[in-house]
Amino acid sequence: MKLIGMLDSPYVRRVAISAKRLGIALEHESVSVFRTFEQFRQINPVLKAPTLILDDGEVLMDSTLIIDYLEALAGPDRSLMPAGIEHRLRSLRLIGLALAASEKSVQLYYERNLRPAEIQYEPWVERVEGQLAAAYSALERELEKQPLKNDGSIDQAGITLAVAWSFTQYVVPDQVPVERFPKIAAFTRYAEGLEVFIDTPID
Ligand SMILES: N[C@@H](CCC(=O)N[C@@H](CS)C(=O)NCC(=O)O)C(=O)O
Repeated sequence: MKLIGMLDSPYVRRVAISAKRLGIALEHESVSVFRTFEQFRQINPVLKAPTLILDDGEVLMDSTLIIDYLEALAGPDRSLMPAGIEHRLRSLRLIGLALAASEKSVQLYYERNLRPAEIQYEPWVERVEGQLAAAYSALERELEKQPLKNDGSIDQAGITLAVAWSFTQYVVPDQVPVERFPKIAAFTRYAEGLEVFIDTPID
């Protein structure tokens, strides 16, 4: 199977890291939806990264759906999601917040880098900045209530959170001062030190 997309996308990176943790080998092709638009369009005309090409040519997209498929292939013993309902609920809440933070970071990045300055719409930018801050504030409170494990393991909530934070720091660092989110920053430092993260760098 082939994973298409750049690792500077939080969605592509979470799929690549999850696949490694699930023990599933993916061939990775670093094709950009912007810099190599035409090449990407030939692979997937919908132009969404990540795209997963199955061995029979079937095409999947959306990181959560691709991870769902990889989880099913790997089987429950290797799952990155907790089975118990309470732990699962917490994981789903953390993942939802981290995906929202990724999405808002992407939107700000596109706004700053794709939309010409003269047609930027400030009320929209302010709304997105507020959403991004709200997502990370909620995540910081979640980690204050209950830290994520830092014993050498990492689950889907941890992967998605650390990938999101590293991405935000990479593209819009002015939005999220590290001093305001010490728990998230510390957990991400731990995650980025794991072999699977080091092997799957953002750039
Ligand atoms: N919900 C999707 C979001 C994927 C996404 O928006 N990826 C960006 C790259 S970071 C993309 O494909 N951008 C091009 C576009 O949306 O046209 C997922 O989880 O995979």
